[in-house]
Amino acid sequence: MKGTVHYEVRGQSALLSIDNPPVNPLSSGVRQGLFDGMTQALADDAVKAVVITGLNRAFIAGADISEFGAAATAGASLNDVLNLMENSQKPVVAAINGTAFGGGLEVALCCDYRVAVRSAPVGLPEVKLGLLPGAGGTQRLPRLIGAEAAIGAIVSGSPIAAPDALKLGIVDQVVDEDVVSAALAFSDQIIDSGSPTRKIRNLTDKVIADRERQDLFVQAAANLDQTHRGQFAPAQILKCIEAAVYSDDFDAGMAVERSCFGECLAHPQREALIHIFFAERAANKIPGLSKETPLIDIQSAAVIGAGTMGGGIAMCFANAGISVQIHDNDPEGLQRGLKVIEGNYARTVAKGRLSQQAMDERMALIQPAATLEAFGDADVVIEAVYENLDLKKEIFTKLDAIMKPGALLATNTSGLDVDAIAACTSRPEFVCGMHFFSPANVMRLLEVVRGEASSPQTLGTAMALGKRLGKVSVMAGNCPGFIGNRMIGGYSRQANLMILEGATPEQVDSVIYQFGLAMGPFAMADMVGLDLGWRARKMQGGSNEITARIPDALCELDRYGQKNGLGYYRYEAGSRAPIPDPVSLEVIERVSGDLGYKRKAFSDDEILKRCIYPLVNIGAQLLDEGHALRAGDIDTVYVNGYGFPSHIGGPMWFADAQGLDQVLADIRRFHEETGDDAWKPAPLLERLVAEGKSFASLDACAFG
Ligand code: 3H9
Repeated sequence: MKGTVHYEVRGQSALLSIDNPPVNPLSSGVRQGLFDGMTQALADDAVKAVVITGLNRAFIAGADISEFGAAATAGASLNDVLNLMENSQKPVVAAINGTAFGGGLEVALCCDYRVAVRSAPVGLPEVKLGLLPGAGGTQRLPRLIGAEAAIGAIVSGSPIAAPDALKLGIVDQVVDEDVVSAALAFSDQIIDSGSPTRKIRNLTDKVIADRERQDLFVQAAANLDQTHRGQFAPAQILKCIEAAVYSDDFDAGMAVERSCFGECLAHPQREALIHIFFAERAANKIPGLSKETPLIDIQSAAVIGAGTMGGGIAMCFANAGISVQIHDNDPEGLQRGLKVIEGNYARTVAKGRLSQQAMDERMALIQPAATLEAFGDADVVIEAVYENLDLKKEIFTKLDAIMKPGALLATNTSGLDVDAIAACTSRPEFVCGMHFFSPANVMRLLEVVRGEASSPQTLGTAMALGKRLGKVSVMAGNCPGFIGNRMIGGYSRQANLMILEGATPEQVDSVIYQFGLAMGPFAMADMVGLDLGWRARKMQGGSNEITARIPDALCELDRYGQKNGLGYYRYEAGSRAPIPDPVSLEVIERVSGDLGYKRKAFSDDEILKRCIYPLVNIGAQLLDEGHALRAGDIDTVYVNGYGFPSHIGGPMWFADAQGLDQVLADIRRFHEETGDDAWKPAPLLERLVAEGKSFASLDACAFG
């Protein structure tokens, strides 16, 4: 049995300490330990109260996620434990020493009182796993804090800081340190005062008052379209909270919760989201790197380039409390960049999500540097200038001369050759890619790109730094576009070919939007600006790619996208909503005709496969070449960097769910129909189908 609970008597109380490192999930041994501990405490007349706490860095991180979908384990169930606690005539106090999430907070809600240390977050994040709180959270939280606040907490799944939990009434006391002593003192007070126990199931005031709020659930359901489009669990959550509000019978509400939890548990979205949870954590485990790998101690950073990317990266450092210098070869650009950073922070302050003091502290950590020479003492430098290999080489040559020995030298290139950049230095072992996604201060993904010479120390430091900056880091091999951009190239190319062959931008975009991405490729292209690619192609003397013909033709007519209200779509002044435009359709049909296409009709199914299967095929190539370590790494990249819906689990998970034999059959058909080499099936895909295996069945491969 995994995990245990230590039992001791302290004064008048039994102290149960959960021990299941690192974060104390409610694994079988913990459930049994809590059950045994409660039984022992209830049977001992000398024990007047029970205090429950966690060892290690959490109180309880929730149910043991690895047990979902696995065979049932023997021993006490969580329900058995909660029943004992809730029926106890001796007061039970939670000493929340660290994270109390999901089933962890639900255990605390079965206690009569909750004392939390200031640094401990609490929350019910089950929705992020395609689940809902299934141990009474949907019934007890509304009784404790009212339905509106409970809907906010459970539907968002966001962590709540202990001081905010105190304000909401989720916890009864917040202390700065030694939460166990505080909880023992709290329970002594209850015992001495002879106060009756306080069971949340018996609280009714808040939910009865909520019955007057006719529009609460209608409004909450309408909001789901904005916040959780396509997801199954959120509507189930509302159903449960509604049952808590409108039923006088607590157990009837619990029955609704049980049934809805079962439906979520059986839903494919649950499996996909839990796949992403574990994939994000597995991505941190790099064969050849261990906890013993010595890391560079990062105390200070430097960023080159004060554009959107460089500014965003500097904010990431400041947000993590790391002092950072920023340089731009254009002094005005540097000032502009600093203003943009300040504006970004000011907006967050205005929204109430950051205090003015925190903003001032972060701004103070960002120091402009007039010259590159000022960077000499920084522990890490990240180059974030525009994508030009010669310029990057020139910068790294300079950095080699300037930076102190042992500093980490990283390029934020989104796809250029990291080895060519490293070769300009006398220390290629200290060079790697750190590819942030725009806007860098918002996007969670970081691709750490392993150059041929990058040392384990360099790679380990870049991965650890990513974690410190709050990123989900994935290691990628050094190939054009790395993981994400190499794959997206295949997706965009097919979308562009389809509009030449007969589809319309709105048809393609609508299929992709319905699938779950925030926008389709053409709305996205309009947002980025069609003129960027057009100008770059012109500078290189034009492009022979037929997929460039339509965007070039649109730009020739001054249709640059959202920025001037005309692109693939047209836009009303001040609006970002794309409106289909017959003029752009005429351009598309003209170019398509000029190239000799006979326009044909596309089904939605065909459009989806043409867009998504290149991701799968290129993903399989990346795995085969060793440029990606695991299929889960690729899914992590797509979910965190490209807006792929997490409840579909990423492109590789999606392919497994379709059946790889079906995916391969379609890819072969596209290859035969088009003769396009891009559709040549990846050898790994063919091998997996021949062996009846899935991407998920693969072990982490070695880097190529
Ligand atoms: C639930 O509770 C359902 C109930 O309502 C109803 C039941 C009937 N289980 O993230 P980290 C592992 S659903 C198993 O790197 P951090 C994690 O995989 C659950 N394992 O650390 C990793 O393993 P490894 C609701 C778990 O400090 C290690 O612990 N709860 C669990 O950055 C360290 O994790 C949640 O959704 C778990 N519950 O963050 C909370 N949690 O070292 C999910 C973690 O082998 N967890 N592990 O890679 C989290 O949000 C974060 O892990 C936490 C720590 C904030 C706790």
